[in-house]
Amino acid sequence: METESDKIHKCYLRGKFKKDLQHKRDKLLYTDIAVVGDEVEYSMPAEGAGMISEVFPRKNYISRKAPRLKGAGVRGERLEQVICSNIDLLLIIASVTDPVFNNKVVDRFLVSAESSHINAVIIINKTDLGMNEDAEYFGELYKILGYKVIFASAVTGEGTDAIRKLVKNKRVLFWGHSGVGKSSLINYCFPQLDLRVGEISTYNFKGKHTTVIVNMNRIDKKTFIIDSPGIREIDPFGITKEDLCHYFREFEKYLGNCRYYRCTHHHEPGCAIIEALEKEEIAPERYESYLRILDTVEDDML
Ligand SMILES: Nc1nc2c(ncn2[C@@H]2O[C@H](COP(=O)(O)OP(=O)(O)O)[C@@H](O)[C@H]2O)c(=O)[nH]1
Ligand SMILES: [Mg+2]
Ligand SMILES: [Zn+2]
Repeated sequence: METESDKIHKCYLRGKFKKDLQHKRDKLLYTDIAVVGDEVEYSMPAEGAGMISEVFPRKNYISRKAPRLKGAGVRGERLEQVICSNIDLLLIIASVTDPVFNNKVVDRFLVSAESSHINAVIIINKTDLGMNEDAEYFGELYKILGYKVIFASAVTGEGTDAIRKLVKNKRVLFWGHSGVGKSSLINYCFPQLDLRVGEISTYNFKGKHTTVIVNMNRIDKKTFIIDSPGIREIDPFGITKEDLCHYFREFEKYLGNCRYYRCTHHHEPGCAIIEALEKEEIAPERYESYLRILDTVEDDML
């Protein structure tokens, strides 16, 4: 808990929240009560014994399906895990190599950003290890789609000035798979933070519920950097088959032109998205990503 006067207090949650949690679990929807980024009301009867009494509504938040835990079955898959809230900018970090650039992973993060209505910028790190065709091709493709793309290196410092400028006066989440260099890039931009690099797994097993440890670092009064260690996979949560097409921004202008009102753009005759694909107005790799994600999202709200 951080206050306007720069002080940090350790706070606990009041018991009433636990009842709410139980209630939500019954509905197969799990929303973390208080997450990094939340604004809260608290009281401080004694130092070190702060009590959070209210969590204010979130402007936005980033979440994913909670990773499937052993024995959790279907129920476990449908739990939502909130990573953090009230974000101004999402930096989707990928690397050219080690781990090798994977556009499907980037697309998943983009869907998550779009569905949360958060501005996203793509960073392709580790350029010092040599560029490869995929990183170059997709970097260009994302630019054409209107995303800002920054090629970067935490070794040579390429792109780090641009990153520093971009994050100024914002609350920013550095997001991407483990090992792509999130902590290294943050350290290069803000050496005073001295974050740990090369963490393999920071999952914290607490009973059945897996928590991602997320830290918010204050750079100055208005700039906050959130590092997210230990992300191995994300499945966007709460997206329906019907909604998914809205999160591929280049699909937008074709939507509404399909023959069927409830077209899933999967196979339907007269589908405007499939026609655009055939005319090479939509990149086949993006459509492929769409189909893959379509396969994993809920359809029970259709
Ligand atoms: N060559 C090279 N290695 C990097 C770069 N950025 C990070 N690394 C290395 O990649 C590994 C993972 O970096 P880390 O910052 O912990 O990644 P994170 O899991 O995304 O936070 C470490 O061994 C880093 O030294 C880079 O730009 N170039
Ligand atoms: Mg890290
Ligand atoms: Zn269609």
